[in-house]
Amino acid sequence: MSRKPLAAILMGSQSDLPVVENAFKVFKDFGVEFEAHVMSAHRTPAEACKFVETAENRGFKVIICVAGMAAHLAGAVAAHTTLPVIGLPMASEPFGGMDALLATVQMPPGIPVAAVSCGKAGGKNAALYAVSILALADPELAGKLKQFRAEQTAKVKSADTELQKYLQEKF
Ligand code: RP5
Repeated sequence: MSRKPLAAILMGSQSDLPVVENAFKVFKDFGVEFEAHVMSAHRTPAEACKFVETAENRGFKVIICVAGMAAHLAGAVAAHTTLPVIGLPMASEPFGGMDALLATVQMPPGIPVAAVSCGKAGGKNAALYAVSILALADPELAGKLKQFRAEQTAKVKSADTELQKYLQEKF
């Protein structure tokens, strides 16, 4: 029996999917149930609003919003809920994501959005940040997060060992 999803991912367009898949993968690895939708602050404002206004009662604990260009989705969603909202800005032409980054991060005081970086790293970090929020109320998930960090540290240390070997041999 599948558990109720705790995390929601709203993306402004299906074209955002290649980046958002990095978030799906993190949730899968951590065993976090999630729900994802294509919903836009501009193109489907009524649907986005309805989803967010019912999200808390449906048991969601965190919402990730993915949008490019005039990226209002995260801010508009945050305006309709007190759940934590994470904004993932998408890179697009002609400004390479600077437009979406500023639109996401530059929220007026009173309605915060936690903005992550553009691109693949942002997809991964948005989900990892959501995991850290969910882990506050879930010791098992907190353990998995600590384990993830320890493995990451071990990988970097091993990369450094390899580098030292390479430098000694070649230079
Ligand atoms: C935003 O506009 C979407 O999040 C997407 O990043 C961007 C372009 O959308 P498409 O024209 O690819 O549908 O709302």
